[in-house]
Amino acid sequence: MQIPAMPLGQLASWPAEELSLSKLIYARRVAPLSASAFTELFNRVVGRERWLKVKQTRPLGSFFGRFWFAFWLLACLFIYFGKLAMWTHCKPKLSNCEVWLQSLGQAGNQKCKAWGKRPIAFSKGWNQQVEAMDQKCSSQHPRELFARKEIGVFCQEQPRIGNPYLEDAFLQDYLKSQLPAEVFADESLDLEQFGARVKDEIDLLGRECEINPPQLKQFDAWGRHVDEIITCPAWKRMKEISAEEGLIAEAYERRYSNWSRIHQIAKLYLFAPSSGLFSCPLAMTDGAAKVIESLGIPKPLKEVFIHLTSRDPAKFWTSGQWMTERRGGSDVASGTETVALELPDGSYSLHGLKWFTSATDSDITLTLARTMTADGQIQQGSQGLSLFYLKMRDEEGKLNGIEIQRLKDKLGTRQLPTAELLLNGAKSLKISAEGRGVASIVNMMTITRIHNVIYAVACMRRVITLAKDYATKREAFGKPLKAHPLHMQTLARMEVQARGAFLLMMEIGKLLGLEETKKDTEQDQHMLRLLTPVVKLYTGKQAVAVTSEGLECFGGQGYMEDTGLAGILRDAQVLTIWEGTTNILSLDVLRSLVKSQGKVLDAFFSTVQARLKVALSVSELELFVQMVQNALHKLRQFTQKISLKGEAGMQLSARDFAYALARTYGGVLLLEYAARPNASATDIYSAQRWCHQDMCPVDSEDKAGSYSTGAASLDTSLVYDKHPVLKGRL
Ligand code: UCC
Repeated sequence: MQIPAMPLGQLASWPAEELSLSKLIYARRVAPLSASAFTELFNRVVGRERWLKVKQTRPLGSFFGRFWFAFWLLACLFIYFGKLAMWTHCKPKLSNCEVWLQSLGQAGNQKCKAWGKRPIAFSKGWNQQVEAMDQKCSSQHPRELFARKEIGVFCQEQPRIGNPYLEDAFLQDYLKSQLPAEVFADESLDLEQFGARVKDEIDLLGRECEINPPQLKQFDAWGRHVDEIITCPAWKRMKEISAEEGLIAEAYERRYSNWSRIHQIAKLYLFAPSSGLFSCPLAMTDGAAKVIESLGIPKPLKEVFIHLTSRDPAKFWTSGQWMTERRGGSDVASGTETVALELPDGSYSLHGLKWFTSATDSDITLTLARTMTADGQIQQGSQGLSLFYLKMRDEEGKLNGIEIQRLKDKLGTRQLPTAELLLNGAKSLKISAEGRGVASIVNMMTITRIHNVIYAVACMRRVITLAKDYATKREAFGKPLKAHPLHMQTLARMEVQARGAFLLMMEIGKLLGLEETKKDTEQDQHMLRLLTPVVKLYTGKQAVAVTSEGLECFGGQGYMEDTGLAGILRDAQVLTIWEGTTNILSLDVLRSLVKSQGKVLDAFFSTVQARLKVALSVSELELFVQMVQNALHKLRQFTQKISLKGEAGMQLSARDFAYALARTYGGVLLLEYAARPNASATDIYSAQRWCHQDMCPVDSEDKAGSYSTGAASLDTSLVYDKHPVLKGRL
């Protein structure tokens, strides 16, 4: 901290009534003061303080007045010599007040020298008393002075984002390397303009959404039950911007054929971290459009599809996706209690309670329910579930047989209205075949899982962008953070994770684009089925790790809500839960293996081998290609061994297995990217760094005995070890 020097003349000319001991301490701290000047001022201060004391007690010149003055003077002398003794013998750490006491000591020392005397030694107890007084001094006086004089001039410089497209060289290079030249030229222009909008408009709106979370107004002033979700103007503006920018339309217009999804993903990637979580309703809107499209856009849903994919803000609709009931959102087949009663006109009325509904201010939704037969029978399990479409409100704006019980109080995503809903006769349309609810809604889940990936990668990128900007501004230990190698190593590790995750995200985008334009092969279909849960679970976890590390790059400021940084981590935490937790998705990976009778894995191995060959042509990559190949070899061996145990036996290794797929595939993509003709040195370096991770954790854990017979019961014993109550329940 820098303190402006105070001219001594100013101090000397202070009127007596403004002088105080604390000011004297301060003045001594900021400017050298000769012993004689100090003694003069000291006398003035002491004289004034004595005067004030005496005035408060007895008339001037009373006996007690003189007594108190003499006592005070003696006390000062005790401290004076006490400090001198401590300072000369102990060389204590200097506090503000100690500096003042030192000056006394120095003055005293000079006097001692002049008189030829030795400093006085005091007892231990006395030293402690002096130190306690010191502490009191340093905690009170300087703060008081700082507050009055506003002498602090230094403020931390805020990290800023620029145009997120122009500042993201990795994104630009990637698009340039993958897209046909004319598509790249077109897309690049759009992304540059959109990037400017993100910087100048959307980011501020996103912050407003964070500061003004939605509220639920259940009754109006006259007692009517209105259940209105009040959102801020910025949230409403996000909906208009989403339409104007074609954030959903882009994927369904297909103006860039199979590259349309890549364009949409690139835009959503720029949008997500500034969107105030409007990314969430967009994810579900995209998912609903996908379901309707995969059903062949049946006539009753034609209008709905037009609204969902509109570029006109006045027409654009968003959709919800209600899958979670009170029994939970993972085991949908047994957790869904909502029933659907058929009405005479062929529509259905829904009755049930949806426990988590995200973006409940949406226009429409898709949800699951069990149809009840005329004699009141309902079928349990997955086969009893069908998929329904409903509008949130009727033509007059009244809720469609829905009561909003409450808004959820969440760790993050507070910008987003998430509600608990009672369906009390909500009018709906059945849009799947009877009992094909889960099989139909998985089309929506695939899309929302991909959006989850986009958000995860985008928030990694955002926190890195902010941290690297800050590293050029913040100085510590005499140099900017960017000049501290350990800090740069930390940022570089984050960057490697973000790059690998980015390539995994774009790989899924490419496969989805091929599928939607019917240009995909059977191998592509298997890869899309396998990679969607793998990449979702991996990037969700990495987003939490990278944003947490990113917050640390700002020290205490990263932990503050009003910097906007803390919210990045709070929001990231949902990414491991939304659309299936890590373990549920690991089991989904196994499901894809079993359902395809291993074909997804065959597709995986043949794809990676073909793509690794490209990287072998670059000498700096050879060793790393070898590392990935070793990992793949171990993975294949493990798969053969574990598949003999059947699906149940494979469950214990499901998470590590999914991680092995994510890490090896990420490695393959980074190596392939680094092997392209105009790859940079950092492309090569990031591929190398990625490959240094444990590429095949399923092999290391297997060798450690994590899946052996008895491992599961040992895990349980460890978890409940000696628990006084729960141990008895095992
Ligand atoms: O809703 C939520 C939050 C909304 C917020 C959205 C925000 C998005 C992010 C935005 C970012 C900014 S959270 C809801 C969370 N819940 C889930 O995600 C569900 C997790 N549970 C599962 O995934 C389960 O595995 C279930 C529900 C799919 C399991 O149900 P079943 O009934 O046991 O499934 P089955 O019997 O295994 O599969 C039924 C059919 C089969 O097809 P058929 O009948 O033809 O043999 C499966 O092959 O569905 C097929 N199937 C799949 N197909 C199952 N899973 C998949 C899949 N992943 N892909 C393709």
